[in-house]
Amino acid sequence: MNAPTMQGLNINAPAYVKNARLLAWVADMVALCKPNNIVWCDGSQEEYDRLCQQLVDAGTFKKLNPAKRADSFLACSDPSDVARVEDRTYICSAQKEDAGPTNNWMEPAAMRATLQPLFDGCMKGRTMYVVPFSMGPLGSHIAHIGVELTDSAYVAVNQKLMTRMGKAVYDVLGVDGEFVPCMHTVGAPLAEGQKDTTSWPCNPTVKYIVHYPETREIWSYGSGYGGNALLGKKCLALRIASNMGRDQGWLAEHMLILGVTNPQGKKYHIAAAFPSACGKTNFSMLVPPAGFDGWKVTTIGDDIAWIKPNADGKMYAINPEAGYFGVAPGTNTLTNPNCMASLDKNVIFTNVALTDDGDVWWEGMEKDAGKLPEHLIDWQGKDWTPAIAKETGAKAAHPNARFTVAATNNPALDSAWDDPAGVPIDAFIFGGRRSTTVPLVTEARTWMEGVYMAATMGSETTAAAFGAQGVVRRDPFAMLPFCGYNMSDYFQHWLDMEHKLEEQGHTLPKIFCVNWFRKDEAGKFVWPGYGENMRVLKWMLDRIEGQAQGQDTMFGVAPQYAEITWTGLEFNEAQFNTVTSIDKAAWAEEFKSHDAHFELLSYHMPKELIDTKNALEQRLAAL
Ligand code: GTP
Ligand code: SPV
Ligand code: MN
Repeated sequence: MNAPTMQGLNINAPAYVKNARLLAWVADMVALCKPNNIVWCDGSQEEYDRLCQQLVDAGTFKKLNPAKRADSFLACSDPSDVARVEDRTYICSAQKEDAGPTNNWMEPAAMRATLQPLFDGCMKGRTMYVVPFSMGPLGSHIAHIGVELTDSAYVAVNQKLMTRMGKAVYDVLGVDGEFVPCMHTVGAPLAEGQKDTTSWPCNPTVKYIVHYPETREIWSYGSGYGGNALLGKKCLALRIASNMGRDQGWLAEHMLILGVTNPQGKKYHIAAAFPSACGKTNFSMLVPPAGFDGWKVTTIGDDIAWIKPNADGKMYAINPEAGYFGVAPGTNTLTNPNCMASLDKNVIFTNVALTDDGDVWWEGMEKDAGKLPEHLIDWQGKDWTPAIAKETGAKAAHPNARFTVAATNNPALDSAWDDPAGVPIDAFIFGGRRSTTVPLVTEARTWMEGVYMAATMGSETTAAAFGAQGVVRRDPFAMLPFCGYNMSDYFQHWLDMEHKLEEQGHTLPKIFCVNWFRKDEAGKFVWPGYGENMRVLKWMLDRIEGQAQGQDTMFGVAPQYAEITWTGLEFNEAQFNTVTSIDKAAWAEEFKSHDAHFELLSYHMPKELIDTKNALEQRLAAL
């Protein structure tokens, strides 16, 4: 098939697609992008297999050894396209103030004028895939539908694993149902007769990830990777949904959701916000350690939560996704056995290394094998050996290498993961990656103090986003790259929840602040982390039940050493003090940094947060 067919605007829509706005939009976008061909994805297994085979034929996918990883593939991206591009991400609200100082902004008309020539003809020589998906259980009142038009088959197959994707979405959409239009192109049109010279077409220099919050549209240009390209995830379920949540009185958050059941069978639900590559997937699949017989942790979600107040006086959370796009490096059977078990079949790996027997490898797997592999092909297609790694420091897998896998692969999947009603939240946790200063765990004394902890959260940057790594930046609520409107208005939205919910007779969830990442003088993590985080989780539940007294500190209520269950772990009181102590000088600096952060956010900054800071500083001065 070639250009004339599409230019005649025969969009070949299947008869079951009846939504008038969708049909008109697809026709417009075909006219704009000028693809050679159009494929309406139905979400079937047959279609998934066919597209995967096509990606194998194109060299984008390598099929892994079925004896090692059944029905799994490896894709390696262009080295210029390995993570989210925060400096190319825009919130184009009508007013600049509504995007706020933490988002890039351009006037919508100016951005449209910028994108128009880029999208004009951007799919020449390629196929446009129409990918209908639901964020949240199909047809539930809580779900939102998106339709992604993309020239990447890789995106289409990833969306099948990450969302409820396919034909049934059109039944829900009907003739006049609402959807979020999501335009995506890798930004690499092919001239007549030109063939791809790369297996990962993208635009190495021009990238735009654009959101129009008022008209609820997403336009993504130039990248095929992760959150830049799988538009249901960060773009729709966080940046656009946070706008919906503000308007409609709910929350769209960068949070995992887990269930934890004690030996008596009582079940609790926790939602936790950690920045990118800071342990959400790990925590959501936690396996309780020795000393926790009869305890069970189950996963509802590993990255995104939509949370709504309910008439029964509780906040209910759903995971809008249907799969995990998780960080591979560091994952092994010691850190995350449930995750490793999820990855034995039907997985798409991106930017990990290939073993000589057709399996995948990443840094951290040597802990399982007891040794490094002798030879690999690294994520850039080069030979890798332990000697080369030692000499050059070359990583076999990119530090932001990821796996895409359906939630149903997870052996710890919660029975309610797909329940449109969601699960009632007992506590929120906020935690950044901090080598110093922030204690292992404290509980906010009030909702206000919890919002303060979240609003001032700092974290050392990771490979999940392009740019410098390991520098502390403020990442409020772990939402810095994902809040689709003014951050101070978002703080206000969280503060307003308290009064609104209390008026309705709600019991508000408790709020905790954690830090798994304190280091000693030698630069080593002091807290063992991973499964051992169960010990901290248990203390939180004890607090909820009124069974742990805790001790008042400057920054909330902390556990006493004896209140943590230590069975099965050697962790003495001195070590405990290393991860829980409050250093007066460090905190004085910390509050200065909060000042600078609040200064940046001064437009619409809730006064109560500044009062809270002053109160905390007074507590510090009294130490
Ligand atoms: P996104 O998918 O990017 O939003 O991130 P995530 O929060 O789901 O990240 P993930 O769980 O994949 O975190 C991976 C990183 O966190 C790896 O570097 C892990 O080694 C590290 N990590 C996770 N849990 C712990 C922990 O308890 N202690 C320590 N020290 N590191 C941890
Ligand atoms: C994150 O960076 O927080 C992710 C990965 O979850 S991505 O989908 O690429 O944004
Ligand atoms: Mn994330």
